[in-house]
Amino acid sequence: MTPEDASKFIAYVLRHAPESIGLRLDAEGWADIDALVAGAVANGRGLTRPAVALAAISGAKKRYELSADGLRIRALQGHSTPQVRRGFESVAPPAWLFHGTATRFLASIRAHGLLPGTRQHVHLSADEATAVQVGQRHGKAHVLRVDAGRMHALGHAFHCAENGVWLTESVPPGFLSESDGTS
Ligand code: HQG
Repeated sequence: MTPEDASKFIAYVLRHAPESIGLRLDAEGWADIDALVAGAVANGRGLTRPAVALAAISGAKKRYELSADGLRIRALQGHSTPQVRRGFESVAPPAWLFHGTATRFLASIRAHGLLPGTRQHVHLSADEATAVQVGQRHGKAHVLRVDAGRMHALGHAFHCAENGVWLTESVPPGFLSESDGTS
């Protein structure tokens, strides 16, 4: 596997399908690296310990964290697997957060708000440039502005993952507006 393929495979296993290689994660998302490698190899993937370590430290997004003893790895956010229920602290968000999506989802988002889909949270960005990059993954990017300050004042919980990605359960349509491009 190329380093990029290894990183994608690790993201898939650690966020969505640990059972696909017989791996157990704890509630905070930690996996034993030896078990991850053994499970991958048993399922025909040429994954190695150095490839896991490289995936953990490379990339601007800081998707993963290694344990202090170097024996375990976890994805910081983005989980859909019910094995993981990270105990994120609730924190006050900035007044405005941003969500990058694709134009083809806008009608549905305006009708229903932002929903987490298969993931456990809706993912929000602190800056518009990041939101554009997130949206581009799905098609023609469109950035929505989230009135996080008002949501928080009304009791919606927000969390900030260690890599700076903001998380909340859902965003009702009334808290969404068009980004004016000046933030
Ligand atoms: C859209 C990446 C229709 C939502 C990024 C998004 C992020 C709706 C898509 C992280 C909707 C879900 C997460 C509704 C939301 N109707 N579409 N009511 N509500 N959507 O990939 O936020 O590279 O699950 O706008 O950097 O794009 O994986 O979520 O377009 O932090 O590390 O449904 O993934 O990080 O797509 O991305 P996703 P996301 P990684």
